[in-house]
This record gives sequence, C-alpha cells and structure tokens, in this order.
Amino acid sequence: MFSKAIVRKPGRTFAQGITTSTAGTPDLELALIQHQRYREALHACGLSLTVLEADDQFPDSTFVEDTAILTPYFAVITRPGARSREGEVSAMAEVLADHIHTLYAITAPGTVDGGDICQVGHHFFIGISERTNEAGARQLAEFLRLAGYSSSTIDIRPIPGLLHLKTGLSYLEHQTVLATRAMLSCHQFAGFKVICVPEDEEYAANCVYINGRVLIPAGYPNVAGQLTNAGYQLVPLEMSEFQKMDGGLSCLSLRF
Ligand code: CIR
Repeated sequence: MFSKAIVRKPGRTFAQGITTSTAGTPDLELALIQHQRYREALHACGLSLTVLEADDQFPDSTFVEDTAILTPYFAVITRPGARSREGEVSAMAEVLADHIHTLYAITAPGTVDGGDICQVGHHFFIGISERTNEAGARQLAEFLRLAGYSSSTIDIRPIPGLLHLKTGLSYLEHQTVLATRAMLSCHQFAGFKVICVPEDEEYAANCVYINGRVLIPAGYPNVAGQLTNAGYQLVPLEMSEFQKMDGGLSCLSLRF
C-alpha cells in the first residue's frame, strides 16, 4: 500500500523538454488541467500529496519519477541520463529528506532514470537504456541488495521506440505484468500472468497500480477491456499533452 506521492506541476518551459514525439507542441493550459485530474486520481486512491510548484529551469521536471527510486527504507537519488535533466535531482533530494531518513545517490559514471526501474515485490527489474547505464544499474543493485532486495537487468536498447523500461512494461501486482509484444519477446516473465498490449495501443503499456486501482491513459479500449476482464478497477486519465513530451502516467509521480 502507498500512502504518499510527490508530483511537480508542468511549467512555462514544458514544451522545451526532450521529446521524440511528432504529435505537436503541448498546450500548457491543457497539460495543467490533465495534471490536476492526475492529482485528483492519486488523492482518490488514498494518497496524500506533496505538490511542488513548477520549475521553469527544468522543462522535464514534471516527470518526477525519473529523479528517485523509493522504498520504505531508503531513497536513491538518481543521476538522470539526459544532461538537461541532471539538475532536477538536488531539489528532489531536499524534498525527500523530509520524508525518508536514508538517502543514497547514483554517482558518475553511473546514470539511472527512475522510469527504467520496475519493482515487483522484493525484486527490481532495472532497464538498461539510453538513459540508464550498466554502471548506474550496478550501483542501484548494490543499494537494493543491502536492504535485502534482489534485482536483475533487462536490456531494452534493442527495442525500437522505447524510452524507458516502464514505457513498455507495468507491474500490476497479483503476479501480473502488462507489457508490449516487443518487451515480452525480449524478456521471459516466467511465473507471471502476462497481459499483452497490442501494437496500436502501446502507450497504454505504462499504467500505474495504486492501492487496488489502476491508472490507465484514456482512449485505449483493448487494454482497458483486458484489464477490466482481469478484475482491475480502472481510473482512465487524459494524457495527450504529456504524451507529446514522451511522458506516461508513472513518470508524473513518486509514490511511496
Ligand atoms: C524525457 O525525455 O526525459 C522526458 N521528456 C520524458 C520522461 C518520461 N519519464 C518516464 O517515462 N519515466
């Protein structure tokens, strides 16, 4: 069960962030409305929120998930793989220090983006990507090992169009993994129930399970149908403006 989340509103420079999307420039007013709905959804899932004001110095800073990995015992401040995002972590370290006693940090030459880290019970999958490198993965694995967690890496670099591990994979508790076909062919999820995301709905591979509900991007009927049939209670959210900046549902919060 999660009880808290940290989010940061998108700022005036939001559209200057990193993106590979060809869907056009995001509309900040609409992004702010979508962000407000997202916050309301987290609240409805029982989370108390720390809402950070926008930081125009860092266009991608609304994607807070990439700045830290949280467990009940410690936080790991990341070292984001994109140069323009490196400076996001110091503000987050200050915020997290109010909530979590022990803070570790990924250091050079390691890089880690939180979007590459997927927790499955006491195990963590660490995606090796354009953002998270082997050195960063090793540092993180060691912090996790000290606290009794296991981890393993999944190299997502051969999968085209995948920014982070969780762009193509979500763990929905109940031993259930939601993943794109490409992700499923690159990694064996033996022992898991697998829900396969069809190619025309790949954006919906990034869902978030919170306290018995699943946040899902609105407009993906196949994935929504499969999850409903599997017994999940869904909370659909409009995500168009964040999608234009390569962001998904999980990236917009740190949950703990
Ligand atoms: C970036 O490229 O870093 C941002 N525009 C999007 C980050 C999305 N974060 C995530 O998937 N965890």
